[in-house]
Amino acid sequence: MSSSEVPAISLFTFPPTFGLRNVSPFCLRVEMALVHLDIPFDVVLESNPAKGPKKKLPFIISNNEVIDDSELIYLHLDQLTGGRLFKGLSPADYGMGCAFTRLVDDHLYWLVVASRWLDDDWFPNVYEGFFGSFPPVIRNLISTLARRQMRKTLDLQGLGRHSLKQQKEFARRDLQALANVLTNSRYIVGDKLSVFDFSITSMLSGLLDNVPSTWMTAIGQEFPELQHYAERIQSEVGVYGRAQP
Ligand SMILES: N[C@@H](CCC(=O)N[C@@H](CS)C(=O)NCC(=O)O)C(=O)O
Repeated sequence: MSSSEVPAISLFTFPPTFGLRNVSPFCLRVEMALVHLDIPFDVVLESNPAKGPKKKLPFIISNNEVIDDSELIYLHLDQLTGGRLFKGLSPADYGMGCAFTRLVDDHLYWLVVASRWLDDDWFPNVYEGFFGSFPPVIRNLISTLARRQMRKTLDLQGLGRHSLKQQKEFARRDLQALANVLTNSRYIVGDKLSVFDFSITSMLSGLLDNVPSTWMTAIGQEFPELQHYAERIQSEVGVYGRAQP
């Protein structure tokens, strides 16, 4: 199927917050994939992730089918375009790409979340950014309950049980692992732009371009090679995570 024959898609994503045009790395990477594949789509801004089938964003509506989770959306887009999204990736590239995606999604992401939600000095930005539009009478209650839930989630995940110093060291090791690859390679796997670059870049952009900066932003800035990589991938695709001036 050529891109002109692909039915239009609606992408449900969060509104801009924290200086990020697309505050969710999972939403941003789907947008990158859609643009890369030249698939027509509308962005629907949705503040309430509970509207999604699994109470998370992103989800898409494609030909009346609702599909959530960026990974499942990737698979759907690949199928829609006759294999164009994963085209050219060797099994080894695919394996490495999956492993690095798991590193950013299932480890680094939770440290990004911790840097926003657990830091008492930074939490007022979460309060304003995520709950500022609620009526004042319920804003405090909802944000307190949400923060309590987030502490519980981070505790169950495990990273929330570490000290701030240990969390920072974990983050630094995650970023160092990416930098070890990207110092000598243009792309995270193989020698061409791939869908895995969207997954890694969306997470890097979210932590580097976060305004005001968090402790995670400061650690990201220790790795200029990652900043250059994230900028280059965003400019190659033409989709940026930060809010446009
Ligand atoms: N595995 C999912 C993760 C999506 C996700 O965690 N989305 C977050 C925003 S970054 C969300 O909607 N969280 C709302 C919640 O958990 O209540 C994907 O790849 O799409």
